[in-house]
Amino acid sequence: MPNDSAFPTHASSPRASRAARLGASAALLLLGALGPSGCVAGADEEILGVATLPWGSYDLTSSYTGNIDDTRGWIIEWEVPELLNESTAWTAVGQWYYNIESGIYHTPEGWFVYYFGDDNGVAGNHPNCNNQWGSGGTCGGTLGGNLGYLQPGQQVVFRYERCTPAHVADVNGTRICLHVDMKDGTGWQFLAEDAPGTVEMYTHDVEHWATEGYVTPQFSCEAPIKMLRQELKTTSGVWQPMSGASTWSFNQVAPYAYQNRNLTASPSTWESCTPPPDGSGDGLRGEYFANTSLSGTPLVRTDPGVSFDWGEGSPAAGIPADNFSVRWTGEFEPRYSETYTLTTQSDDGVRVWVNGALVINNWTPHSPTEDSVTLSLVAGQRYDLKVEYFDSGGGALSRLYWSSPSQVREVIPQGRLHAAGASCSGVPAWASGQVYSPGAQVVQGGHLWAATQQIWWSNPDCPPSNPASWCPAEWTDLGSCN
Ligand SMILES: [Ca+2]
Ligand SMILES: [Ca+2]
Repeated sequence: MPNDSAFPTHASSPRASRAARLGASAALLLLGALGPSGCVAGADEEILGVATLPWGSYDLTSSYTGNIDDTRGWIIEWEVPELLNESTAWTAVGQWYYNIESGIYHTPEGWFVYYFGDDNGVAGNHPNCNNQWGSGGTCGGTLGGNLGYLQPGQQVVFRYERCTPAHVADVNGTRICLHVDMKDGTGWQFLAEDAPGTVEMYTHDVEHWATEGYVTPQFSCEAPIKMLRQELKTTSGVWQPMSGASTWSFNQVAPYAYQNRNLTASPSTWESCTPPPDGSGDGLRGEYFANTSLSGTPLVRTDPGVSFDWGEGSPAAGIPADNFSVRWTGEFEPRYSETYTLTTQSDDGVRVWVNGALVINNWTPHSPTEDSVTLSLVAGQRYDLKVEYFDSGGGALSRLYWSSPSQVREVIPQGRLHAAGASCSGVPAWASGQVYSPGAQVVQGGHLWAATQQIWWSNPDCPPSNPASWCPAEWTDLGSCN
C-alpha cells in the first residue's frame, strides 16, 4: 500500500478480515403481542451527528464470497453519483480490490479515478494519469485533458485480468493488469501488478473520511452511486456475467442506504444514496459510564442511533478508552408489519431488551461479534428498547441493525428511534437543608440530577453561598424526566 502524507492510506484488508471474523447467532422470539408503551422522548439533549463515525468509515460495503482463485479477471462498471452537498470530506464511492486497489474518488476538487499497484515501470502510462502516490496514481482530477474531472452520470469501467504481452512487454501472464476505461474515446489505460496469488475482491460503496471538521457527503437518490455491470473471467478465459444474491453480502450504516438492488439479475446491480430522513424520532438516550458495570453517575447525551466504532479510543470526554459501559434507552418504531431481525455488532459485551424482554444476551468480553433475534413487529407501534454494552479493553465497537423482508439490513435510523427521558420514578425531590452524598439523585425543575460532590446543608462552595438554595454547579444534569 502507498503511504503518501498528502493522501489517506487505506486499510481495507484488515477490515475485510474483521468482517470475516464476525460470528453470527440467531434466536427466534415472537413479540407480536407486545403493545406500544407510553414513553416520551427527552427533547432538550444534544443531538450528535454522524461525525462520531471514525476516520475512514466504510459506510456501505459489499463483499464477494465466491472462489477468487477460480477467476482470471473481473470487470466492474460504475456511474459517478451526484453529490448533494459541498462536501469537504475525502470520499471513495466504489473502492475495490482485485489485487490492485482502485476506485472513484472525490475531493473538494472533483471526481477522479485512482489506483494503487506495484510499480513495474508501466504504472500510469497514459499522458493523463500520474503516479504521484507511491506506485499508483490518478487519472483525471487536476490533470485535466480528456481525462479531466469525472462528471455525475459518467460511466467508468475497470477491467482486471492477467497481463499479456499485448498489454505489457515481457510478461508471461503472472501479473494482473488493470485497465480503466474512462469512456473518453482513447482506449484503455493500464498498469501492471506482480504476484496475483494474494487476490482479494470486494467493494466499498462509500468510504469517507468524514470526521471532525469535515462534512459527511450526501448522495442524491435521483442520481445515486450505481454499480452497473460485473463480469468474471473463468479459468478457461470466458467472460461471463456475475450474479446471485449469495455472491454479495451487504452492510450499511446511516446515513447511506442501498436502493434498487437487483442481485439475482445477470449481471447483478445496485444503487446507493443518502435517503431523506425517515420518521420524526430523535435517537436514543445514551448513558456513558466510566466502568464496565453501568454504575455511578453517567455522562448523558442523545445519540442518533447505536452505530459506533471507537477503535482503541474513548467514546466521550471523561470516559476511558477501556473499561467503560453504555446504556441506550428509548423506543423504536418499525416501518412494516412483518418479521424483523435485530442484530448487534459488538466488541465487547452486549444485551438488548425489547418491551422488557431480554432478547440478546452476550455479556462477555469478545472480539467483534454479531448476535441476532427475530421479532414479529407491527408498523407504527413503538417498542421499548434498552441496549447495554461494555468494552473491557482493546477495540470498542457497538452497532444495532434491523432488517425485514421489505428492507435490507441497516443501522436503525435516528428517525425511527425515540430517546427515553430520565427515569425519575421514586427519586426524591431536592430539599433545602439536606446532606447529599456524591452520586445521590434528586428531582428538581423536572430534571433528574446527581450530586457531583458531598453537599452539606451549609456548603459555602456554590455562590451565592446560600445553603438553602438550589445550586446547579453541585449537580450533574441527567436529563428531563420521563
Ligand atoms: Ca477500548
Ligand atoms: Ca474490546
